[in-house]
Amino acid sequence: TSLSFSVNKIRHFSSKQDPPRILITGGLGQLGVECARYLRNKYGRENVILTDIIKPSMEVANDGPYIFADILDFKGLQKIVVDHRVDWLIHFSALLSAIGEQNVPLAVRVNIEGMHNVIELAKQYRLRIFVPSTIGAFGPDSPRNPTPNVTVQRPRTIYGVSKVHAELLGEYYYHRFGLDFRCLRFPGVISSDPPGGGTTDYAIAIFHDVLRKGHHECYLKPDTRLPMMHVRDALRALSEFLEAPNESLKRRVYNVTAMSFTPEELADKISAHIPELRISYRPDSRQDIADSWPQVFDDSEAKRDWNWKPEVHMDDLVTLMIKEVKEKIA
Ligand code: AKB
Repeated sequence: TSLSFSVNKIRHFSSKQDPPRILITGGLGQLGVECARYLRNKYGRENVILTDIIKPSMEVANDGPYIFADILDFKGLQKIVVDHRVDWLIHFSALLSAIGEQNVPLAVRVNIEGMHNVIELAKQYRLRIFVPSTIGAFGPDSPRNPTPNVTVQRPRTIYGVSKVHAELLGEYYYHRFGLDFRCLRFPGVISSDPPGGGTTDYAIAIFHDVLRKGHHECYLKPDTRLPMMHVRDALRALSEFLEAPNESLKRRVYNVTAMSFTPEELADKISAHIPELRISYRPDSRQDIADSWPQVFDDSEAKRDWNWKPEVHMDDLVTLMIKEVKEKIA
């Protein structure tokens, strides 16, 4: 059948083989630049091509290959895959939860039409494709503490709807065409790069605000618990999952997480380093989004199937972020 034929043809890369040539879309979003650095260390500078529609800073341009790619231009994407002999596609382009609600038609184009293009591209050229999903792929009807890998998913944001669509489409292409689709549902990812329109972004903004001006006004209530992870763990999860042999994967979509905390708990931890910190709370529409999301994420299936293990816990996260944000704003 086409299924057994295709699944058998899925390729694996080991250290003995040539490194994969990797294309990253949405390269100037929150994860792209750090992800390219991480993967270039592993697979070589020239083997990781960062793309976006924005002109990069000199620093990013000097880091390694950077080219223009519009995920809405299918032919343009085909040309890049052929010209650069791409093997793996990491598809980061997306409008996040809060910003998506402000421009739903654009979110539909970028998050849904963009996904149609990249998945078809991956099928045509037999690429391994990684698409991040999110805690935002769950909704008010989902169990929130803990949220298991397989459960009700009825998100109430266009971001969440587009991610459920991506998960289902990827699973369908895997079963129907043997596409090597891989997807991790990330919690809020915390890095020193400026936040980009998410609901979990307060956990980034708080470090920037407190280090710059000693005060942070939080748009969530103090007791809003959400799953979180430092970018270092997120990139390691992505990389380990991309390398995992197909036989070990029992599914194509896995929950991953590292910790869960509330704004109040985070502020408490930061105040151990910066006692003069002041925090006030003014919940806005992002509160409704957060209230519909998981509080504690169950990633036991990722731990079982491909040995996922978070390393950065809450105390380390706070220490790391204070150091990294200080360096950034210096
Ligand atoms: C967001 O808040 O929209 C993202 C996410 C959790 O997917 N950071």
